[in-house]
Amino acid sequence: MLKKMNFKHFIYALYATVCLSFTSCKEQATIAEAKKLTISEGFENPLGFYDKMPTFSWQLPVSEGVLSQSAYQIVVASSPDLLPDHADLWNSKKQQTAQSTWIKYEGAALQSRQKVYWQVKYWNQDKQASKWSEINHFELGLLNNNDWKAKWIGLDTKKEKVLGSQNNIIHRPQYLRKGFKLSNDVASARLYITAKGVFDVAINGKDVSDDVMPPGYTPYKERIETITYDVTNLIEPGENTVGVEVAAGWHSGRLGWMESYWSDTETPKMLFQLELIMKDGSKEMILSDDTWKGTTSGPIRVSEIYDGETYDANLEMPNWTTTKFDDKTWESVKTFPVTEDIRLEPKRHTTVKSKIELATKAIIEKDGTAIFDFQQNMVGVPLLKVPMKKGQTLKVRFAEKLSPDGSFYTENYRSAESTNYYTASKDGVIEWMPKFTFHGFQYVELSGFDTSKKPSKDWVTGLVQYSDFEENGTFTSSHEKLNQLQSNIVWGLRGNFFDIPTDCPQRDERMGWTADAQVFAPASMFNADVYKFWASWMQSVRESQSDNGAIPWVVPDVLFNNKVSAGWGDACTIIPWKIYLKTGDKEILEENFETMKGWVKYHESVTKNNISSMGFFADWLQPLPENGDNKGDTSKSLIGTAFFAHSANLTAKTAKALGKTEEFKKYNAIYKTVANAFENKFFENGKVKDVAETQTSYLLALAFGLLSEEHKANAKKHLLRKIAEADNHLRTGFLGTPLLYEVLDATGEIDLMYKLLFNETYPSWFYSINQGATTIWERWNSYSKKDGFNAQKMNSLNHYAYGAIGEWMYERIAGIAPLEAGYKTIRIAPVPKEPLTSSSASLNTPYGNVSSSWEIKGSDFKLEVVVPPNTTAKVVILANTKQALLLNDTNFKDNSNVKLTNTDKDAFVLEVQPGTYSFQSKLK
Ligand code: RAM
Repeated sequence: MLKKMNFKHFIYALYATVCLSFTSCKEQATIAEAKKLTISEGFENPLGFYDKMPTFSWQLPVSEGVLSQSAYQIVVASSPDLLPDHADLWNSKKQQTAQSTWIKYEGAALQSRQKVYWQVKYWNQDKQASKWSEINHFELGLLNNNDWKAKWIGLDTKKEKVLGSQNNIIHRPQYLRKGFKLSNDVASARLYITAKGVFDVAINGKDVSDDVMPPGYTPYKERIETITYDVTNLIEPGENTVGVEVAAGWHSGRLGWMESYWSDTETPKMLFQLELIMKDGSKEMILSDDTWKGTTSGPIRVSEIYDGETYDANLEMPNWTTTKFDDKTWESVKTFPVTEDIRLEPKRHTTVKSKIELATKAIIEKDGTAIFDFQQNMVGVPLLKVPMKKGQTLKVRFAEKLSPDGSFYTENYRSAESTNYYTASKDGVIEWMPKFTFHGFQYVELSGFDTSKKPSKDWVTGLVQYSDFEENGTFTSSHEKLNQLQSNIVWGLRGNFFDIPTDCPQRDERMGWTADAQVFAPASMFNADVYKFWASWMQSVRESQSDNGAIPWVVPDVLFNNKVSAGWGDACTIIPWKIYLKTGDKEILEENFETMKGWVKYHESVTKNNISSMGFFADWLQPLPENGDNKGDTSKSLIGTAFFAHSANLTAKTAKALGKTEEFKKYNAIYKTVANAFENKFFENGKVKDVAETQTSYLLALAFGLLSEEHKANAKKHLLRKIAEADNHLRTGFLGTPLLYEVLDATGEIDLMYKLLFNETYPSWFYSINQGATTIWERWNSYSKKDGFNAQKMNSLNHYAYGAIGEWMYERIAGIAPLEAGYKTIRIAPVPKEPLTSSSASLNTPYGNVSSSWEIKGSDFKLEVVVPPNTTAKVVILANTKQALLLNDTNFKDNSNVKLTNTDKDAFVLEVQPGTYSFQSKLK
């Protein structure tokens, strides 16, 4: 045999034999490499990263021969040249596991500014090795306060005593600049920057980024986020100039309701550290310090989040961020040290950006004003290209809706003036957009323009602004109104993820209301890639917890009222748990576990004999309350006790997931005890006693598992009776509504849930759609064609809470749900029902794209599913199981990819391996 082989073949054969006997030998990489490498909560190659002990995740490719992972190896190095064989930071070695997500870095803790390169390979189900993935990278920001050599700088903006709409002190926007000269050429330049306020930075006349209102909104007394920019390409040899605009933003502007806070706020400041590495290897730093000059006489005269921005083009300062400008009339700035009490940390999610442009769809002209209609309620700013005459002042107003008589409806903005002004310095078409404010609107009204010109649609473009995340899933169906509901949910998300989760984007609120956040978080996780957004806000929640465990109504807390509310503070247990279910990442549980325990303790402190007196907003905005109160009819004590038990239960589950057995026992016991007390106090034989009998009281009891086994069926009966008494309509507010689908589904009442969802009359989701809603409204009847606007001024037309139903639409109508945290096993169990004839959804899980798409044609039911690599799906096909099941058009037989695990009279249950499949069955 040897004779027949040439030398090359001989060497190969030798190599193969040796390789079989020595594991250290290089394996033949035959299968496609891992894709979509991310670190921590889904960051791809981030700059200015926050986490010195990140986690690593990747996806297996959809590729021939790749079903699952049997092992992986990660290599991490300080230079790409060291990979894969000389990883100096960490080599995980070959780990025999299917885990491809959230692998903890175990090398030495990373440092500020460190550049890190990594790649991964995996072995498939047949132990074949993949190629190494592409090399990904990240670079850390400044992790510690003592990394900052710069000083806070700013002007004394209080002394001008400019007053705002509520007699609040307004801090005029500041323009800060500095010139500097470099003697060497730059090889690389990083700008580390932040503000007590919001900023926009330019170098040598060029914008550094398109970020909107950075650094964003955190509990500023605890922590301010910092941003890192790569500005290598903006630095010139020799003379350079940097210019930073700083406005009040959330830090020093009017926010919330506390007048004392507005007048007391610290003046806006800015912190700037430009670190340069020169081509000769030397280093230089340009810092914010007392050499900077500033003015408040620039064109942006005032800018407030609630009230809007005023711009005077006569005050423009051409070239002020270039060397061509003379700042001799400008003041010297004041400096303030970086102190230890406020932590400066790299931003841990994405900045806000202008993400979508909406064109004007219609114009209504009236007495020298023109109203531009986007036919979509949105959040952001208008980009204006409007003809004006020198000296004219353009007034720009906003509204979410017009009154039936065509007038501008702004009552629901309450004290937020939400008005911009622009004064023209010459004749011609101005081009302008406000910079340090944002608005919630569908209509823009202009007055004060050159009326010799006919308003045209290109005068106003809507720039939709939200935290820079991508969509993560799609949902559609055969029903136009259900699709409109899906669209409204997505627009509610776009409108209220403006750096923090806000209740509403338009009136004098826009705050991080905790209940709104907890009810909507799960639906948001389907629709958008918002894990980092939530993880970041949860850090703010932790920082806002009092020593006694209390969680405030809003986070960051600008109400300062030391008040709590059941169902609101519980965001600290509910959101981490729900996010864990959607991601499988235990880090979100670890980070929040102590906070959960603190909150349970707080619950405990306001109970007597395990019955809560916490109270407050209760089942907020329940429709048709008998007591006429926004807080609805459900007993506050019942709600408080239910959430106490629920939070204890979620804390117990968290302890269990984290392997903390003793704590699991402790919190599980609290849960059981409180549930018991709840049942004894408020229920008898499954029927509510002594307090108002409402849909929500039954929903809480059943959803949170608070009743003894023998009484559950009765409680369900009473719930159904209450729904029937309401003519098969919901009577639930913020807290009860998300439990409706959970309970009705779990108790086999899907037909009724479909009925409630497809109801057209008040109160229902479609009712507001029938009244023209393009976003989710705060009230089921915020507006009606018949009665006009709800008489209450607290009437947001962009309030995502009731969009929580989106979770059920994905999980049950289309049918995609995690069976195990993070979708390692997936349940695909759609419920095809009238009036739908089809529905489909796709979702980017941590393992890749899963989709479920079904259609009814006559008595045929067709289901197409895509199961991502490294997962298994349990597919439940509702069917007349006496008739055949087809797979890819042929009679189904067990095979290596699909196994029938169960057949009952209504469904085939299959275990399905990664791949794409088309099933067909006969409906009953
Ligand atoms: C309103 C907010 C929010 C709600 C609170 C109780 O002011 O808009 O939606 O959580 O009330």
